[in-house]
Amino acid sequence: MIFRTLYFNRTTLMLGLLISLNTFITRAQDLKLWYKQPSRQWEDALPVGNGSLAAMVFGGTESERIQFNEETLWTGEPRSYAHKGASKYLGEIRTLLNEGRQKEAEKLASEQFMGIPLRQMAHQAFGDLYIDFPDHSNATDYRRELDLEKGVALVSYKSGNVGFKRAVFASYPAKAIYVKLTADQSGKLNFAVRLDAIHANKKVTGNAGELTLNVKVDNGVLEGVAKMKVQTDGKVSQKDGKLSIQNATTATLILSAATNYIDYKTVSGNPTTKTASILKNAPVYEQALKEHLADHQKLFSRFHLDLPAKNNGALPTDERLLQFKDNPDDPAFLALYVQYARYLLIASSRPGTHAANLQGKWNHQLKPSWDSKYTVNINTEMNYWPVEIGNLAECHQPLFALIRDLSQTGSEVAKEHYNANGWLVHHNTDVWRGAAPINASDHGIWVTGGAWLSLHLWEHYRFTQDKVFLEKTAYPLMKGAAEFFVDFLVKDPKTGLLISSPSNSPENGGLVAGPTMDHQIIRGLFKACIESAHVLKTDEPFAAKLETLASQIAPNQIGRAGQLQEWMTDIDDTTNHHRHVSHLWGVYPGEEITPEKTPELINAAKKSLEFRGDDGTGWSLAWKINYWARFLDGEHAYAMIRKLFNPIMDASVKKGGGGSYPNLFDAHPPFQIDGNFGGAAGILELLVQSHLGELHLLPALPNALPDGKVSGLVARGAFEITMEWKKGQLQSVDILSKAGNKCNVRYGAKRFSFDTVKGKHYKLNADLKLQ
Ligand code: FUC
Repeated sequence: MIFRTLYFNRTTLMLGLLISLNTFITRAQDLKLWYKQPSRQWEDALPVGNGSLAAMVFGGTESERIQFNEETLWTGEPRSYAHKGASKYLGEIRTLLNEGRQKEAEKLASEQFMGIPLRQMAHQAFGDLYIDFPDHSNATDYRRELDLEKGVALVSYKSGNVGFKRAVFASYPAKAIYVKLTADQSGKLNFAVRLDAIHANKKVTGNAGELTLNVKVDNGVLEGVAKMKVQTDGKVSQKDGKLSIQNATTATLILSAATNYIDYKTVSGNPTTKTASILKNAPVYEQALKEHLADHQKLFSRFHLDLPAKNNGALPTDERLLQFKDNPDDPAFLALYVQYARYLLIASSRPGTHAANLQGKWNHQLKPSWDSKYTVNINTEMNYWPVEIGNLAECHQPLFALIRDLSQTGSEVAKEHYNANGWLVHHNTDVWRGAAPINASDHGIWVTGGAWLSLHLWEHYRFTQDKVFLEKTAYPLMKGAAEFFVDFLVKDPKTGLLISSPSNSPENGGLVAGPTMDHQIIRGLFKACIESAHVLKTDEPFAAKLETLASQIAPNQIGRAGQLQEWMTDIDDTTNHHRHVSHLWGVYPGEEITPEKTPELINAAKKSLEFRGDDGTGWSLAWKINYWARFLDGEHAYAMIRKLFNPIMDASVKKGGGGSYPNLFDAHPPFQIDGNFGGAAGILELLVQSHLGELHLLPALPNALPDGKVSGLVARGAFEITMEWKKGQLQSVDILSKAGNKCNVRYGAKRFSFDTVKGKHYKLNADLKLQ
């Protein structure tokens, strides 16, 4: 008997071990992008990054290319883009718009109201590290991968019976990119390494163990230095700025890059000493890897999403993407996509670095699309949609630093263009923190960029409940953004309501008085300021003033086709399939239009979205996933996910709508990283929504995701959720209360509320009964 019990226990134990091992293996495999061939184009290469440095690993056998960036290498120089005295024309522009003379208003604005210069500056590619292997043309057993859990890109293959391996990672603690090369037979590693750049103004110099690349941008004051050193057991020689490594078994390349940019007002850095000191202090590979793993995993492993792997799960990522089009039964691919977005945020947005731009930090051009800057009428904000819910709150900080800078440059613009207090940002910014209207008056004059950005501060507070942050950082910036609108909002002569004029419904319909989106954002900002003032027990008179103003702002309106009106007048063209659907901002990321509280408006919003159609650029598809999630329609959201996963294998194809490249970078096309982040946020929005004061579990679960488990997902109120569902039904949920707030939970029609204690876990079953 004793024996049998023992035996039983051991078997159970073994089985348990096997099962957990198996789950682990599935998970680890799922969290890799992998391929059977080297990159044929930039959009095949695999990204690594440490926030400020970013690199694309091509994985070639005869020649490896590691194309790298540093976040502060931009064209231009410190400058204000404000147009002095522009405010003299504000009244006339408004009058022309009130009189229906839009073209004249745009003409006057384009002559007298736009920022100087009219265009902002561009992020610049930095350089390339090439590693040439003379005899590696006939490689076999090739594989390259990006391990998201480790934050390491790997290449392995055989050539002439020797196994070669390459590992690449970008270390945040060491401020450097590490490349480790090994041969599995002693002394068989022979290669040459060189640095190059596409800048006209470049210079490469070297000595026996080190190379230096100097670049200077063509149009501007910034210059950069990249330094690379080699550590190897082989013989190193240098000639003409090229290092040759002979008869090695292992070699490590350590690369760092910096510029003379200090901040948007100061260009006095010394990139030579900076990179030299980084290389001098760089730990050896093993130590650097250890520190990198600890640093990366501290963030990455806080959150898990397990969706079952089906047959396609065993395919290389490019083939898997191709398969998804016709055979989308691959839930684990969605988990991979979400985790890839988290990986990309960790790699492009860390405390002390700049915010992730249109391409994150990955850019290989001197004239990148839209200058690879910050478009804030959707794209920059979208980059940060998954950051709090995906348990990466620290990665939000670079955006807050950007907002702080913009509150300074934007207050000059508020004065010069609008004679107003506070601060604002128009639809774009760059490394010089431009805040004035740019490009053209028919879309560049859009006044709610700063307001929308400011709401990210409020969201950070809502998710973390960090009152010190709210008091010291968030509220002063939000208040400044609101103060602008206190002065700027103007009475519409026709309705007597307060409206935003002049402005634009992003990139659709030209310069107008009173676009719906602006009013939604301004109401959202005022509400956030009012609530903050209450939490902080401060500024009651200001809060009361905002309350009054908010009630006078033009409300959402339903038009003749049953649509949510994009403008004050009912002129929506129901056949317009424009990529922006800005007037639904109040549905997501805003929250003033909801199925329960404003059913008529939600139906109108749905109508508007149906008229716009399901197609769009990458970020547009991603936004639509979130819209359908907020409409609580998981099936339509899933249809949008399928579109976002539309395979675009050839990046030279720029027409035909959005999708994903072989490296799963979002295709606008061209590459823009916003869709990666917005898409991930949309998938999470199907699992939990927390914007209405309750944790709404599985609010829009699509049929394609019947089973799954998520842990470490964060909800507003500072709750961390672990939950499992099977056959489309919630099984159980564990809620960690991080701030001791009251917890309101909703699942289907069931609702349950309970008090919590900070730091405690609460388990609920599918009936929402506390266990
Ligand atoms: C806005 C969008 C474009 C593009 C650009 C970076 O102008 O309308 O589609 O994403 O930003």
